[in-house]
Amino acid sequence: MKLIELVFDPTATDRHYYGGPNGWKTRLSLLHMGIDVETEEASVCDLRYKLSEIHGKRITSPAIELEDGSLLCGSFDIAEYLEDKFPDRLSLFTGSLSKSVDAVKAKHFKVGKTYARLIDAGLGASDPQWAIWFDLVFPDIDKRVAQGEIREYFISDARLGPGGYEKMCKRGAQEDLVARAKLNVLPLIQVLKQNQGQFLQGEEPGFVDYVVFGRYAMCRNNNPKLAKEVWEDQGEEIQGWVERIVQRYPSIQKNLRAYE
Ligand SMILES: N[C@@H](CCC(=O)N[C@@H](CS)C(=O)NCC(=O)O)C(=O)O
Repeated sequence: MKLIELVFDPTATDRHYYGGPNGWKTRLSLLHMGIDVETEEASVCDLRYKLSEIHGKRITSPAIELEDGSLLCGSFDIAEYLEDKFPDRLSLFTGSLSKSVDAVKAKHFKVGKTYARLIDAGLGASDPQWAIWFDLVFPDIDKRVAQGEIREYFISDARLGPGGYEKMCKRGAQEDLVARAKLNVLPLIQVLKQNQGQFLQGEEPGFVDYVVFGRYAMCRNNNPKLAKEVWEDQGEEIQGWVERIVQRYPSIQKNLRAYE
């Protein structure tokens, strides 16, 4: 299945260290379903102008191409689509059961899906009013963005709202983003401590894991030193969880920047 993935500089040799969080959620969701991922890279301009014009709607990353050639955007919508399309495969929301239903499984599914939605809209969000991850690595992303028209659009008010770029640049100087990011990781450590050797979603990884891994990979691929401080160095539980995810999906190793 074709996955449209954001790259900050289409000519950079390290562009396969994908630095946007949302593509990761869908990459892992597809692997979870046993579907091979074919990546089509797109810059912010390709998404906003080229693809949006072709498809007659605003295209964001991730998007997957459906059988009729249309694009489905939004990692949560894509997860729901995959659940419906492959009901007999391991569910993205229960962390252990396939979606095929009896009453108990249906309840389990509903709780798992609510948990996934909560994490996606909370800790896993980019909204600068209360989430932290995008702001944390913004200076690093800013350096990776291709010069010329891609950068012009990346920093423009059309993309970030009035004065948005200046606001993003100032936030790092005004707030202790690293301390806040570290606090975000603590509840995850608690969950993993209580469920030794498991995943955030349960015995099997699920969408909750993929949302969080998206934020982790975003940090690691844009600023490995900072990522290690915020994630692995805070608890061996995180280190174990990252290893379990990578062991489960070895193909993602090549898309993760190495720690020095
Ligand atoms: N809630 C959506 C968010 C999609 C989104 O904002 N994607 C970003 C990349 S991670 C994007 O396409 N950004 C376009 C841009 O930066 O101009 C999801 O989970 O898929």
